[in-house]
Amino acid sequence: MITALGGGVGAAKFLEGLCSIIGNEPLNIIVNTGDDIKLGGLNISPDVDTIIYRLTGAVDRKKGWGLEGDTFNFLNSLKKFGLDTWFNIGDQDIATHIYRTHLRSKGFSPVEITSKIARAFGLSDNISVLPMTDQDVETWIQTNEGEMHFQEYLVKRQMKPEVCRVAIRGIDSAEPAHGVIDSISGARAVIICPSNPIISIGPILQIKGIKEALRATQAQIVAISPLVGGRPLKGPADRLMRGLGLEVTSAQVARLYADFLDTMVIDIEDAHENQEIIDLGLKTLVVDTIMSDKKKASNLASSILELL
Ligand code: FO1
Repeated sequence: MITALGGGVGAAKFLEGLCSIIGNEPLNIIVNTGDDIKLGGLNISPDVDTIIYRLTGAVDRKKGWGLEGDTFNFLNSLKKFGLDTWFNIGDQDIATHIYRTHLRSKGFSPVEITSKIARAFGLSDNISVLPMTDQDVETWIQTNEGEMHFQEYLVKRQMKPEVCRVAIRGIDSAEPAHGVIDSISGARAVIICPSNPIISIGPILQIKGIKEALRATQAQIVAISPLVGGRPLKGPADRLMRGLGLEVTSAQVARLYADFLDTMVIDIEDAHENQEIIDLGLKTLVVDTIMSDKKKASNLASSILELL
């Protein structure tokens, strides 16, 4: 059994490569839900959906999120009522959010709902997508222009405001969802996907019991840096790290995970950081981490599985 922690487009791309080489071995994916947002009464869970859509071949590969071939008639119709339409929900994608919201109102938990959505999209039986917690949490970004939900910062404000602080609302009372701790304890390997360490992996690590489970597990723990040459391929990891006073390097990402990590995977462009990471007491793997297509993602996954 392999367990992965992740959220967002980078994780989804890597997991697609991993799934193409693991055969029937069980894979549990613990997914960040800090990006979740309630808009127009709908429960939207972008990281969960991005991973399910990618692993079932339904994703819009160009954007990395949403559904391939989706249209935006519903959203355009909302404009005439003067409602906020900055978050681009497609006509087919909205069915997922309506279904999730309907099941939440009937008392189903996010873990149960995610499983139903995954099976409806045809996700293989050996793969489980587990929201990190069943409680509602939300990532809020404090900026020089005030505090805003992470999606507002990312999508509406296009990452323009300067980041001062990140707060995960609700995280102190959030419990790991059913299956999360067992997935970490019982795995032969735990892979931290190439996801944003502050707002994708950070919230997962802040849930009580998860870091302790990572420290205690017999599994080999491997993390893939989302940075190449001090920049993320997508998203605001550099802006968030800089805003929090952190160095924007793969070595810094390794430092954030050092107390439970065995191996850090970095890109060949960052080979000069290798010794700094070894000095933290970690093993390293220096490979091409840029997943420009499915083949490159499965090559990256293969070189990681070879390590284990
Ligand atoms: N990302 C954008 O950059 N713009 C959007 O309008 C947008 C809409 C959207 C709708 C549903 C969904 O599941 C994801 C969506 N995303 C959008 C992606 C999402 O904001 C981010 O990829 C993640 O939250 C970052 O991890």
